[in-house]
Amino acid sequence: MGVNGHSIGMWNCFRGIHKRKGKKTALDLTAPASDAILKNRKNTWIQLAGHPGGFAPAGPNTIWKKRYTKDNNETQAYETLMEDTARDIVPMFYREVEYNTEYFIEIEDLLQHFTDPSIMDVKMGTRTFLESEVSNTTLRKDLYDKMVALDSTAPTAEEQQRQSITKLRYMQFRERESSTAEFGFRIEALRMSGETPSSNLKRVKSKEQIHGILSKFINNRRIVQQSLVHRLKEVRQHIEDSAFFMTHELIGCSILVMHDKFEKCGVWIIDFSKTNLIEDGCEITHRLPWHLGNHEDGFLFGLDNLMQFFSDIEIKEELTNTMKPSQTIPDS
Ligand code: I3P
Repeated sequence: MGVNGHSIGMWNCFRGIHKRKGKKTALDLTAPASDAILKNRKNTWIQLAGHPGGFAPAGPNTIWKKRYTKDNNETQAYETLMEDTARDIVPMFYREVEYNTEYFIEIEDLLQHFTDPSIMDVKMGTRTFLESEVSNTTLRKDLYDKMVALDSTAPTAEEQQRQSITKLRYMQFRERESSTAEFGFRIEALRMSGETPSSNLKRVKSKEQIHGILSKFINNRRIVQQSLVHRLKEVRQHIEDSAFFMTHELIGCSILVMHDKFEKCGVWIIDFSKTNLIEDGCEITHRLPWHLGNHEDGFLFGLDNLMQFFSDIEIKEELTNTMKPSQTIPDS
């Protein structure tokens, strides 16, 4: 990464090998941030998920996020959100930036509020692809390979023969292989305080697996559990009251959950590049099952479940004072 030239020792990690057909490049950070500015950052900077090289620290309290799509959906979403009642549950948006013929959005760096936090990126919804993907017949070898890497028995005989699948096929396979299809969310990436991030989470699917990871994440701290459940409830209320959220289809949005040793907790919604206004006047509940044309995404269904999972974690009183931070998150 270009950032290695800076003295802050930026630490990147990603939710697996996720390349956009070879055109992924690291950002040139010389323009957005000077060494002096970066040195003032409270934390080393962490990218937990998303397209590799798609983010860069921009100043002490902001980051740049690169746009990969032709549209400027995410800019529009943030601009509208800054005027919406839900503005407190998303990072602060500052501006869209054009730099070296590429586009970025400058948003609040949420890490600034914490000291070496534990961080979890939870991809929300029962559907992770746009409705337009249904008619996309392009066959992709890279997605076939990713499917086989996860489960060599998954491709049909026909798919094996042609060694390629559509994106719809892959995305629905990923939904079923993870907890997305059943619970409406999946743990996409995770980093425990003081540890290297864990990204081998693609097959975390069962109630027991999720429960185990969330228990480790809150590390037997009742205050953290209570604060996170409280904040998740607030986030849900904000969404239900929001003109923006109730009129947009939310695909690929994540909930970012953080807490640190001072028991500071935070929950935000991020990633709006595939958030679209429902233009045909359809009502959307974010809870009903999807069928083509109804735009439902299962976001609130997933949030209800995520909250329930956090609430259900049992705190072991006798361990509260003696337990050390967990060392590892089990592989899926
Ligand atoms: C990727 C993931 C991304 C998706 C990407 C998938 O799979 O679902 O969300 O990008 O599609 O390959 P995985 O998590 O298994 O790595 P979008 O959200 O932008 O669609 P892509 O290969 O077309 O970039």
